[in-house]
Amino acid sequence: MPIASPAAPVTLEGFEFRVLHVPLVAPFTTSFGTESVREVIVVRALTSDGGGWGEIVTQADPLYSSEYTQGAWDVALRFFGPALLDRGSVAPEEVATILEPFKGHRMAKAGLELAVLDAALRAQGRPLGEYLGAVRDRVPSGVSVGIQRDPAALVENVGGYLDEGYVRIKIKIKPGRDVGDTAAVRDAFGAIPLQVDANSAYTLADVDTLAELDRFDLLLIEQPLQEDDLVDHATLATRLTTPVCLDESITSAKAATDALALGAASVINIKAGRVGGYLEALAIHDLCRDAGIPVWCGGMLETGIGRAANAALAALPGFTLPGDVSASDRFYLRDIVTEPAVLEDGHVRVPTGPGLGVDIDPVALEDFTVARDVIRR
Ligand code: OSB
Ligand code: MG
Repeated sequence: MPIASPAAPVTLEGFEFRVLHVPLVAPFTTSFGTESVREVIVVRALTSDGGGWGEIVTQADPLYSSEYTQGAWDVALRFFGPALLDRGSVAPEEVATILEPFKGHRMAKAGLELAVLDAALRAQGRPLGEYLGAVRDRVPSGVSVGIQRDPAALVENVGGYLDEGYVRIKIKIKPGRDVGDTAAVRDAFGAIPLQVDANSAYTLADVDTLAELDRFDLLLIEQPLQEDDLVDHATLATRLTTPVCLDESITSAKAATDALALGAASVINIKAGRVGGYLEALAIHDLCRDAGIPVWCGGMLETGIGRAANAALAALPGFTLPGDVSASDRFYLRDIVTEPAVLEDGHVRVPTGPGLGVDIDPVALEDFTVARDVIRR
């Protein structure tokens, strides 16, 4: 369903941007690299009545996608912020249209849209969940587990998350760390809800290895091939019984439509940052729901800002699989919001306050800031 009731426009006076370096509780390793500190951009929309917060979920290096923090910083300050400020009065639903002439840079666009959306909803006293069409007040919480030193360490790690109550485990895989790691987790924990994420580390030449994963009865395999390999994903899907889920490839509602038409995916991971914002994410949710395709909410190691918005998104009716909407302490010892998300009975609560429904901890924000800039009308 499209937005039942659009938000009122806000009068934009400026944007404040910060690059944060937030330490992770432990290094996070994927097929594309290891991170020990989350470098991320937070955006504050400065408005006449209180303002709002957004998060640009780029990573320091362009390894997950072509976007990266310094590139997002440049395009947001040089082009996107000024284009929105030129309009003065902007409704959240207009942000994507105003930024449409600029190609790509969807994470940067998403961060600005979220800041405007939060400002508009806070001004009206409306929670983001209610605005998007949430039908749940809490969402089941899955956890994404990075590649560990060896399969034994992975089993120990996964066991810890299961003890905490996470209802679904996702393990990262890469060539050489796939079948053995998955077998170790299955052997140790039996029929837990389990899925794997390759972050595009394979090619069609690896089909025999990927087919070996079929015997583990996984919920899905996420993004085995490259971002632009839609046709190869469709071919691979005919060779596997494990459902193929796309993450990196789904950069827009159009890309989702194309992927479904080609048979390249039978499940979709929706990340608002990757697709250019929560409204584009909603459009993908709607089209997948119409097509009978299950979706789940992905994550980008968001701080409490993006995590709050993800919980609201994951509460929509088409999100029928547990998402990577884990508690704040999965990644952070200290978050930048005053009430970081916690795990309760394997679930995370959908915030109910106006806008994102979370408040920024100004001391933490300041402590993690490594760069700051403000642009004004
Ligand atoms: O592929 O889902 C991914 C983190 C950074 C970049 C890409 C991915 C991930 C994760 C973490 O798997 C998910 C989370 O934020 O909990
Ligand atoms: Mg992924």
